[in-house]
Amino acid sequence: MRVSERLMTRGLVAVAALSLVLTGCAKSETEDETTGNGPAATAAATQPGDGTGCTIDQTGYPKIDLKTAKIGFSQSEKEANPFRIAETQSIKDEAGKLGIPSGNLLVTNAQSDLGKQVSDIKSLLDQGAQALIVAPLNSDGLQPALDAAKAKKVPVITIDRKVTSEPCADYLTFIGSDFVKQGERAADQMIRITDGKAKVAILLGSSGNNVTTDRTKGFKDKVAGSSGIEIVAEQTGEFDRSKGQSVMEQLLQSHPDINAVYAENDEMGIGAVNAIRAAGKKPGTDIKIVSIDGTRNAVKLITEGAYNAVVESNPRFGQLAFQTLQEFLDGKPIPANVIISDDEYDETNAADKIGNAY
Ligand code: GZL
Repeated sequence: MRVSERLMTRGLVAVAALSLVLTGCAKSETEDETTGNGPAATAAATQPGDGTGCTIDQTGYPKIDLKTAKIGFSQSEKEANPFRIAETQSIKDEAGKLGIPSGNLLVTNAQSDLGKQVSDIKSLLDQGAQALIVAPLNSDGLQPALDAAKAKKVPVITIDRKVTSEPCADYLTFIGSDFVKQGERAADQMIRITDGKAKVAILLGSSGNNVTTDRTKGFKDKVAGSSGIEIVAEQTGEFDRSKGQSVMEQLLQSHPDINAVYAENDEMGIGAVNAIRAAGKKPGTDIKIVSIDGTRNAVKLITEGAYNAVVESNPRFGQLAFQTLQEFLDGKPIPANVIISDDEYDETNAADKIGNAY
């Protein structure tokens, strides 16, 4: 990244941080006009919770100085998906903005292997990590790693996907989207775009995590109220573009009447576009497409008329993760869940907002 871009990004993050303080976490107007890296994830204005939370005194963890401490980041999936690329970059950018020496930020990638994520986290601890930011692969299976962190009094902030372990006892907090709401918002777009009449194929995300479960629940519950929307098939594409394409090819064979696709992430939605074109049909018109993430590739397809709507799942957790960690170290109570706000793209705004996409 060029110096000028980094300075711009830092400037934008500073604006985002300021707007976080001044506007109670609402997105400031200037963020929406940005280009480049787009806005950092910010906590939704209405934070549920009773004002209690996890404090450093409750945990008895040491008061480390983020400027000199070693911080570990455990990424779950390979950096092929723009969501993962943007997520990891956001952690690195925020560490840089805070003046954390690059040698103090230790980054691992589990390559979508749960066993490897457990060993990655243990390795980060062995390398002296004094705080951990973890993007869990699955909702279950990380307990041995969380136990190892607890034994060393190392706080763990989970971002992106939610684990079934105990907040405050096993990990500090969950920072991420409301995935049920994302599914509902995708359904609203689907109903709007199809005038409430469609035969829908669902490309499910990977199994074993709350994102897939919640995005499916949100969508199905919402379309249940629209009698003209029929779900004719659903199959996992593992959040992967090529898998999404091959599954869509099969579904188009077995269900030639499909005229709409709900893909639980953009990568599978883009795979579906390739399959639809290969079948001699026009994506965005013959077959409508709605997905979730907010990647540049998908939003660009909206501007080209080959895609219909994208609900954002903001992966830029860096600012909020480090801010939450600092608040914990400052003795503030940290809520069990910090839910972020997500934007949305369709034919009315994609051309104007594509600069925010990743
Ligand atoms: C959502 C994240 C999902 C993305 C996918 O927070 O866990 O995982 O939506 C990614 O692109 O595979």
